[in-house]
Amino acid sequence: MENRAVLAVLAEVAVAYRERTRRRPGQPGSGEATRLDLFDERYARPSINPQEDYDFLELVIAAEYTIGRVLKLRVRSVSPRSFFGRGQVAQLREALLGLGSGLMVTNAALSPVHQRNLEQALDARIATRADLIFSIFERNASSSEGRLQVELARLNYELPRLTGVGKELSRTGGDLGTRGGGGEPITVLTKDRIRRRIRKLEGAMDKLKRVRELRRKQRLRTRVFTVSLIGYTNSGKSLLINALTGSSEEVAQRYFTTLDPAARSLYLGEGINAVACDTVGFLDDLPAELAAAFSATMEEVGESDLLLHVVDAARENVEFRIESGTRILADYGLAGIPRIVVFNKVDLLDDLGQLNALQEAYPESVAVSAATGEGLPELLRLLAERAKVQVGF
Ligand SMILES: Nc1nc2c(ncn2[C@@H]2O[C@H](COP(=O)(O)OP(=O)(O)OP(=O)(O)O)[C@@H](O)[C@H]2O)c(=O)[nH]1
Ligand SMILES: [Mg+2]
Repeated sequence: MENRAVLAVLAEVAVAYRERTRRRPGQPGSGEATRLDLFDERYARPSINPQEDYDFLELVIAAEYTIGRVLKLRVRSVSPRSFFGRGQVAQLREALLGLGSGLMVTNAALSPVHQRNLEQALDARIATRADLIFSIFERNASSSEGRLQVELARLNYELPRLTGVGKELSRTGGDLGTRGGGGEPITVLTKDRIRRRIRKLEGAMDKLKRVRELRRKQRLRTRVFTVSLIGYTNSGKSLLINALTGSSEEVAQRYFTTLDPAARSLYLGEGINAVACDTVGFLDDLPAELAAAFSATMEEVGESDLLLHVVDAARENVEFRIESGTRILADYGLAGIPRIVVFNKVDLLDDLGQLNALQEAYPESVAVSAATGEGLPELLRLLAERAKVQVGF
């Protein structure tokens, strides 16, 4: 059994900013006004952002690794060869040896070249944030469509990263799938074979899409009020849908538990039937290939009458999360759908002052606990009201 204790490396890159060189009077004209000079290297932020660090470490845990040690490194200037400076690479090597671990996970924005060179220099595997996310998705995809989506996204992500030597691949170890620690190892595939596989997967996805469209048309014909629950992963969407509908979606204290959107019937009282859809959770900076993979599902969300934007009210930076959720919605073209913010997990709050402030900032909101049921009657009433107004019951 491989040692799953990993070295987690949090990198903060000093942002070098450039300033226009001041042109001294009488200086030869070489100092064009447009010439930019590296003026100084300064840190854009006073310290490593604890929220980002926390999110990253949670991803590491969600990918089912044990964190053996956390190292924070400041990178003054990104080395083109291995991202980190020479002394830092030595430090990393020592830390890995000390742990007896062959895997380093890092939030550093490594280029494929950095990653390869570092793996060689450290004689260890390196998983980036994207690798971790892929690995979590691979682990959690349960339906055939979810698995297809994730495999397709992974292959599209890996393809440009592979350097072909002849037709064989030269990535360390010659495999892809073991990189993030999850999924099936894809041993020495040629680029051609990967491209063929991608085409095959795309064909299968097309078929599934047609089936989905048919179902969707049937739903539209029946004109049922449709509510989709969206929001960050782990905010409690599935538990809330269970609490509202009495169904049993999988609920877990981990990221991306739900990958396959499921529709459940939801009775709103007063003879009003609705449909509630669970969706895949958000996360900032999802690898573009994964975001694309889920855009089809998000399109379906686009046909909802109402979005319930579920937010974990017990976490820090609630407002920041709402806003970045809003941005993600806009990216998927869903900004135009009516939305209610649901502050969930209020049972975990000691101080209700912050919640009150949030509710003032977001008047279209309701505070609930999917765990205790608090606030759910109010949410249902609100939904019934909207159903009457929007669909006209
Ligand atoms: N205390 C408390 N815990 C909650 C509440 N709602 C959800 N949880 C917990 O939060 C965790 C995540 O809940 P899920 O319902 O799986 O979250 P999700 O939004 O569906 O997550 P993904 O499917 O990964 O996007 C679980 O451990 C739940 O038990 C709540 O109101 N109060
Ligand atoms: Mg879920």
